[in-house]
Amino acid sequence: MRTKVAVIGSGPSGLLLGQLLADAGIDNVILDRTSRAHILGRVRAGVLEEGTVGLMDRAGVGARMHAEGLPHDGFSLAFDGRDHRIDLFGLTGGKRVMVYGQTELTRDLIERRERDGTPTVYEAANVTPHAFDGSSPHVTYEKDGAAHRIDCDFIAGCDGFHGASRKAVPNAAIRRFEKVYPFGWLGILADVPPVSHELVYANHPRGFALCSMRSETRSRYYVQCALDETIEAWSDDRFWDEIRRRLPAHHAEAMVTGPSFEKSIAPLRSFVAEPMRFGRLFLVGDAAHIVPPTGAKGLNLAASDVHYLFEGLLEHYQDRSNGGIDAYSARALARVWKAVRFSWWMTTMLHRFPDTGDFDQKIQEAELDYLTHSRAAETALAENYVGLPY
Ligand code: RFL
Ligand code: PHB
Repeated sequence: MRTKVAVIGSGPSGLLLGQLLADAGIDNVILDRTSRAHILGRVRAGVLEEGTVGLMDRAGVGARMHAEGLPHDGFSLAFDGRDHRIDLFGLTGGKRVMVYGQTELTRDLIERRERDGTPTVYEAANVTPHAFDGSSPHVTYEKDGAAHRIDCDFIAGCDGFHGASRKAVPNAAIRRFEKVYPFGWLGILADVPPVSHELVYANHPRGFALCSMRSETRSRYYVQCALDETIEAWSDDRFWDEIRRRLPAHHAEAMVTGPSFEKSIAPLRSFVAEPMRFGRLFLVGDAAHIVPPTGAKGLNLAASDVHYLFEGLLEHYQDRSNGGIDAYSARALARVWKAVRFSWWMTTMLHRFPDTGDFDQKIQEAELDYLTHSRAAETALAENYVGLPY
């Protein structure tokens, strides 16, 4: 089989890239090691920047997002028993974010791809990129016990942090930067109305908490937890008690509780691999970088990578220029590092670190106090949260 772009991974980055390419007449095949049901069952991010919303529109799949997504003009920082609202819209000259689950974004893209008949191979085992440093790159994989090969012009490694694409690059060609945080997030989904119509990010002596949502009737809540915690140790009752203790009284009292239908623990990590291009192989999204979710940037960075790569590939096929693909890695990384910085800063400001001494604690309090008294500080937070320009 032959295609122009072999896309490894059917997450948001692979699906968005595949759709933009298909709409531009650039044929592509997506390979994923898991099943369609598994991909559609994953619960992850929830906040989309305007750039990500724009890419969904450009990929022709924005209708349900605009109908069902919730535009948000601000969010709350809760600490010291009170709320401080960050007026995203006012501070950024009219920008907002869209609350729309990654699961829904993925479903919209998968369904569009299926309607168009653009090929995806699910449950592809041992997907491996080959010969991407030369002129005849190809990808091999196994499906139902048979070996397959796809010859292509380019390989897009959209296969997440644990994927095969980054692993196929020789160690000496890649530089890794990493920071592992000494805690995780325990998240639940429950069909209860959100405690507030905007997100609440809470700093509390017992640890960080986040009140987010998926709709007017579905809440997504998180609490910071120790890395060695297990889901089994967290009954719904324990979760509700804990999150209420970490919120200002007016939120805790208003919180509607109910049975959760999803509960998971995610570790927090910052990671960047440089560069993001190796000959005819490009790393995209989580395959190249991971951020802690405190800034809501993971999915949005995957989208900005897709934007830069798509523009580069379009230039290659339509204008016969390699300027865009040659610039891909540097352009993407310049934006990635700013989001890595922002996500690290939000994480540091809002969590309890096990080794925090009195000094660090005072710095954290000063940071929050500064934010609530300086429009410049709030503006810096807001412009990063809504997303830096592409
Ligand atoms: P994805 O979504 O991980 O998709 C990668 C796809 O590649 C497939 N794959 C392979 N296919 C073939 N061969 C292999 N060897 C393969 N290995 C993997 C996988 O099955 C999958 O379908 O990466 P992508 O597209 O770059 O998208 C990135 C986003 O998913 C990610 O940045 C965010 O979800 C990060 N993230 C969160 N971000 C937020 O902004 N807010 C959040 O609340 C949030 N929660 C999360 C998260 C990521 C999590 N992970 C990665 C475990 C919660 C979790 C649990
Ligand atoms: C979510 O809704 O899952 C969510 C929202 C904001 C974040 C992280 C996760 O910063």
